[in-house]
Amino acid sequence: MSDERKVNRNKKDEQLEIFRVNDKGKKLTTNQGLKMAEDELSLTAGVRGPTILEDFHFREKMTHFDHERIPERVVHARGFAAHGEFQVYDTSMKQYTKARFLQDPTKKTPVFVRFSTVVGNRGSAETVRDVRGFATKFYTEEGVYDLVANNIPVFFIQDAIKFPDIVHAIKPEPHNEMPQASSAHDTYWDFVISNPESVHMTMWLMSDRSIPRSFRMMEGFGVNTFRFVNEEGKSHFVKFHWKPKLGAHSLVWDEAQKISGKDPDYHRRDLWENIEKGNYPEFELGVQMLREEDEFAFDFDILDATKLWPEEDIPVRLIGKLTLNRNVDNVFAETEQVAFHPGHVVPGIDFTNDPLLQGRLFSYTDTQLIRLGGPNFHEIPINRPICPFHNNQRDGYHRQTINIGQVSYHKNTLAGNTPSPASPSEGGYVHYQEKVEGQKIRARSESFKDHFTQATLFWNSMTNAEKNHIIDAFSFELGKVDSETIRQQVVDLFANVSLELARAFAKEIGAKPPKSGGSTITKSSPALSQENTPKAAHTRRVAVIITNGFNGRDIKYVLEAMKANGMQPEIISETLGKVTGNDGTILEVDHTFLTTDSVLFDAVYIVRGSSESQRFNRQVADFVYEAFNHYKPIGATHDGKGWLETEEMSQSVGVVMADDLERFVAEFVQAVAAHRHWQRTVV
Ligand code: HDE
Repeated sequence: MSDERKVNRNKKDEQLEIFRVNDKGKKLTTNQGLKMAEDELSLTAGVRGPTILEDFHFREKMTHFDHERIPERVVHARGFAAHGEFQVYDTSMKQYTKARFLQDPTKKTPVFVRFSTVVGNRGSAETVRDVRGFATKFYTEEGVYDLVANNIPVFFIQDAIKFPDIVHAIKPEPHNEMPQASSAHDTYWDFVISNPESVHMTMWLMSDRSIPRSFRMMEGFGVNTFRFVNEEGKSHFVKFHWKPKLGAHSLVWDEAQKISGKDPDYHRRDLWENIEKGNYPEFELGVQMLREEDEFAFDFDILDATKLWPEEDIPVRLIGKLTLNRNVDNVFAETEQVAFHPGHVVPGIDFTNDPLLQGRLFSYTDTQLIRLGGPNFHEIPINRPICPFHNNQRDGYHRQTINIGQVSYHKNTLAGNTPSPASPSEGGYVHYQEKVEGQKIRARSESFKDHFTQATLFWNSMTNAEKNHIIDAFSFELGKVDSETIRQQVVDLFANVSLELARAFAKEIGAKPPKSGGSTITKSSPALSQENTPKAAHTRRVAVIITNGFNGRDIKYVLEAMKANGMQPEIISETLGKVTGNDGTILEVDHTFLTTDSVLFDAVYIVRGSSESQRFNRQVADFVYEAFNHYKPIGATHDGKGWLETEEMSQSVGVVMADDLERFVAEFVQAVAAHRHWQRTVV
């Protein structure tokens, strides 16, 4: 058992323990337990003859291999997950919900969280422009609760019946299966102009939110409106939020595209490595709550998933903390087989008539039936509740439970009419008794019809840098659209959000500026800008560019100071091996310029050393200029400072070159915590 597993062991770990198998040091057997004397040679008729059908070992090994793949998720196929725990801060939620895991601050609820992209296939790159999934399974003592969230608070469509349409439109086009994991193509934008309800979400998709720096640095949103129900049966509408302790931060687009090639596993590697190092990602659970009486108090419909609840109007109350503290043992067994469902709830959490949510409640079980091959997916170790489960369901593919006894029906006398329904006081789930009245009709309420106000609210809430990124994203995406009419219609449609925006990207894509449009909405919501989320140097990766002959004492001091501030310095030099300082100090080299790249770091610290190699000089310049042009902090001391002083960028913001080492460290930590220096003029 790894130390990590011992330290963070919880009830779910104990349950999973039974299923863990360590093959190391064991004899090779078939699946029937037969020890095999040979595993590399098929059974043949003569040393040069054909393989014999009798070779059961070959047949078993090959058949198993032939069936190793299961269908990937139809959306959110590319994902990565980790274990952890959730703890509520105090008892104050009791007045809103009877969910026990949200009431007892002494209780640590085991969780499993899977992050994902939506559009790309299971092998696609991770830093593409896309929505990120953020699905959490809480193994509570009252059953499994799934909070199946995204990192964007609104959705493309209002009604689940359109989900196949939006997904078909955004996925690679069917005739040539291009482009992979990207909305930058005709069918997505054709969907947008034909379905203006997607305008708000498209603004988010074109923003920095869709190219997160790390899974550890994204917000999460339940999107749909749920209900909390308390012991007395009183209900509040609720929206769920995850707030990352490290704040919400993004890549820049040029960097994101390059990382897709340099390290397509960038996000999973970041999560995996930080958990391995003990830098456990933390997220606070937030709730926005609304009284039933206030259902109609807003200029949007609270059941419309294309709308958010501005945090300045309905504050987010932080009620507990999620910590991810253990990597999986096996990605297929856990991450691939985990089955989330917004309908997995516990007493105290209930649904609303949000038409998107209603459809989701059907889809998630349905998809597991094909993906996991039958109705017993709840028996797969990662999906099992930690509390016992009893009912009269039986049989089906891959059934593992051996139900004993002759009774498998309700009602019965033979087993004393058990398993018997539990009353609410015994923890039995009772649906909230909402009064519903209406005619059967295929129509949408008028209150869902405004598609632009909140899109403008989002635009108004952005800083200048964020606005420029949105303009650039529209210009890029539409630049990839072949149809001139679609491009023009996108310009005309988004003129309803902001004339400034539509004019700016129209120019870039050779479209006519919009003739009319503009918005009268002036409201903004500071909470929507990532610039207003926490900033920290903690866990930032710093590329330390160094070669032999450096000042050993000083550099050791700076590296230690960086680590003391939670930063992660990594040594990059001309070759792998060691570099030696002028006082004999030795540092292990982590990467060469060949094995890593500027885009994979948050900041650069240039030390250099005594190398005069032309190749080294060129490599340093390329590396540093790229970081500079991605607005990253750059620090230099000693020979590095000498080199940087001769370069054009040395006077720019976010470039730190103080002589005094203590001051240098303080300023560099501050520059790294700021993450990007947008005021800079790139060269
Ligand atoms: Fe999903 N979604 N979704 N979705 N979704 C799936 O279920 C669906 C929606 C989300 O890491 C599927 O197991 C419909 C909103 C996440 O395993 C599928 C609608 C939000 C994940 C499905 C939505 C999400 C999924 C595919 C519109 C944010 C990945 C595989 C009505 C709140 C979970 C699977 C994981 C996965 C259906 C809309 C989040 C097909 C029909 C809104 C994070 O069932």
